[in-house]
Amino acid sequence: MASKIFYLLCIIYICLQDKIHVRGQECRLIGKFDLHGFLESKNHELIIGGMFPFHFRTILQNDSAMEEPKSPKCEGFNFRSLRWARAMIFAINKINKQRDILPNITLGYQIFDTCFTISKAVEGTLSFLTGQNETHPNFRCSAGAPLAAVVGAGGSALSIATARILGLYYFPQVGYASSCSVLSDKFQFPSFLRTIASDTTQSKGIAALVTYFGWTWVGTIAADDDYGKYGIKLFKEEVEKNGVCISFSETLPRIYNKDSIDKIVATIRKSTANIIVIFSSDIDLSSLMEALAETNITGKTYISSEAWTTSALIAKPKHFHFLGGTIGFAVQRASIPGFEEFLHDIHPEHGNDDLVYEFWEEAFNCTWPTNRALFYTNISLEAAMAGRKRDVSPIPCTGRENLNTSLNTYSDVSELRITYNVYKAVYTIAHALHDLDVCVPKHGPFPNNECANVLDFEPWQLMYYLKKAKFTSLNNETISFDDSGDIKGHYDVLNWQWKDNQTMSFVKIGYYKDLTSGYEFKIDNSSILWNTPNTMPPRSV
Ligand code: TCR
Repeated sequence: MASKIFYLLCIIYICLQDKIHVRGQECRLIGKFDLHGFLESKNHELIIGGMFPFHFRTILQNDSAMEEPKSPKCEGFNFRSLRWARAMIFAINKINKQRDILPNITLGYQIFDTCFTISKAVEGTLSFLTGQNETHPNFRCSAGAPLAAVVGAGGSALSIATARILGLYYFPQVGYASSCSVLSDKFQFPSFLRTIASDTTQSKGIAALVTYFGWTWVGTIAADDDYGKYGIKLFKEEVEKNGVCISFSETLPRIYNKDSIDKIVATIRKSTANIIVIFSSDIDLSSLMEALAETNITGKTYISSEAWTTSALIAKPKHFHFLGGTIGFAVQRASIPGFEEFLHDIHPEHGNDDLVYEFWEEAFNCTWPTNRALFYTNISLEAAMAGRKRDVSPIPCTGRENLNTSLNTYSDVSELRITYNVYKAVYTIAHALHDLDVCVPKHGPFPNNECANVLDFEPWQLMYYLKKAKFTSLNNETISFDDSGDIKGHYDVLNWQWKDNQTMSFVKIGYYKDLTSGYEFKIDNSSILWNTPNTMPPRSV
């Protein structure tokens, strides 16, 4: 008891001071984090952390060496990822209502913005571990509920960075979009699991597709990150076994650079390869697509990796003339009952979350009179109005704008794929917590047959149950993890077909699926639309 009180006092002390004493040593505060853009629940007993890229990039600050370093602000609102985060909240609410999972526990959430950058994701992770904005390694200060596990962090590069830190504590992390093959390595990432398959399967699948159509001369383009580079590397290793030759291998620039983009466009133009395989997120790919839209290059068929296959950022009408006919891999889709209504049930004035204010301004192109959203980008209203950093609409928001009239990626529920992975990640954690909770005393898995306490357990104890988690999800799908924390790969193969020049539809033309030994691959040739002059399959030899 005395030690508990001492511990509590220490924590209160740590949380209030710029200087603290830990076991007789003086410790100084060396930095503060500036985490904006988070969504948080109230009244919960256990928290699940989440990391999502609500913004596309960070803004470079003038970094004078004379000033205290500041955490960068973020810009470029990402509607799609707000949908992902709302899927996490939706799943948590649903579990809280369900009587068969954790009936006596209310789950909550704390969600951070990664701004699609490693440094922000690392900042968020340290805050999760320490429960506050000023980080004190190895202590978690929080007056609230314990943190059970983290969902995230989005792209592989971010998950790799955060999993290295969380792994030090064996702290459970469940990824929903990080598919890079290196994350299967449990020596490096001992506490990482994911509800998306490793790209080993996808790269083999794309190789099988290329071989199936007899294409032996292909170009490749990779994003300059772990996802792009490993994905293309595995693809090349696989196709080269079948005698396919690589015409060119280009890498997309990390930060927009016109010269590099022009060089890639010139390479595509010069090459006689008609098949181009691109492994990249949609965000990294968009500037190349914008540039290609300005050219007259047609007659190429693009093969898309899962991250851009159904992206609204790429499948825009002005890209249809050269991207129609694209063939891509996509993870399994589900329709989530009740989710669409939940997405529509969002209003800035209901929750007071700054992120939701910003969402509203972006969706309706209006500005709240109080201009809450500028809080994010740290610019004055005048500067914003002058159009220097972020366009601010002169039209004030009334709060009566109607979401049904704003067509954006946030409320589009036609392609719930990564969204469904987020849902599955939350359920995985809830099922593991439930299994931990229903442990029969004296028959538990831990030393002396002990059980863990669901409101006060160690991270490794939850890891034990996570690895063994097995449950049935939507569409009767069984979810379980192998020794690497991976699920089996199962992809739809989609073909981009445009309808009346207005919309692109993603038509399923086959699938590729991992089996216990080998794989299953089916393509229905007759349903493919080719973007070639004679509508016949392209040749690339
Ligand atoms: N794995 C990518 C990131 C990513 C993604 C996506 C991003 C995937 N799918 C869909 C946006 C939308 C697959 C990675 O980096 O591992």
